[in-house]
Amino acid sequence: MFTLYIGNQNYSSWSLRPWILLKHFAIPFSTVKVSLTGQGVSARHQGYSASGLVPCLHDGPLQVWDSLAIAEYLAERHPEMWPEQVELRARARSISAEMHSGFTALRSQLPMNIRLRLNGAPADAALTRDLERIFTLWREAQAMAESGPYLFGPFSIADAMFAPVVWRLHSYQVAIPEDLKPYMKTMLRHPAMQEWEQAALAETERLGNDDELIARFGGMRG
Ligand SMILES: N[C@@H](CCC(=O)N[C@@H](CS)C(=O)NCC(=O)O)C(=O)O
Repeated sequence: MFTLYIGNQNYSSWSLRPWILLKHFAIPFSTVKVSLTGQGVSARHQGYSASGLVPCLHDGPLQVWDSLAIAEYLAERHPEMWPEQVELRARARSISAEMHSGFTALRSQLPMNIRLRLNGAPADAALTRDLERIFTLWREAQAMAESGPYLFGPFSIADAMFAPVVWRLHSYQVAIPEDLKPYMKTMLRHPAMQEWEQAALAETERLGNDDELIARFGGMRG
């Protein structure tokens, strides 16, 4: 059976991706939750993750780290994790890779913090660009797939890659274009998203940025 090492569920956006994927596809796994340092690569994690970061999947003696690599490893045995049609699969891979390697304004300005409900995001030019780009990617995916409720019809790795973005948009109450509200709703109602949220809300450990975010954006603990 797989073991997935993840960070604090309130904060660990990268950990959510393989976790929701395993849950959605009903793949048996056990979870080991570790405390994040909030400092990036850490010796604390090197005992179970060669990169010093989580998430890390253990399959017997094999370690697979990095959320996208884990998703690809799982998809080798579960090809249905990517869209069936080759063009959709290529687009799903493109937007997953773009999400994985970009969106620095979104990542730095709106860190995932599930327990907070903040009063909107004052968007500078870089954040506005990231948000517009995400909305365009979602819109184009759904137009290509010609069906919902997820980005490419059925739930895929692309949805797992954007799941943390859904929490960021929700927590900071970012204005969502009308045509993308159904996708947001579908994701927020996903049973695994709700299970993750409940686990995040039950956590007592604080990494220290909650008060700073409340002071910056206004709002409260959800
Ligand atoms: N590209 C990596 C990024 C992993 C990453 O940055 N993980 C953060 C947590 S979300 C981490 O392990 N930080 C170490 C720490 O805060 O202790 C992935 O996709 O898995």
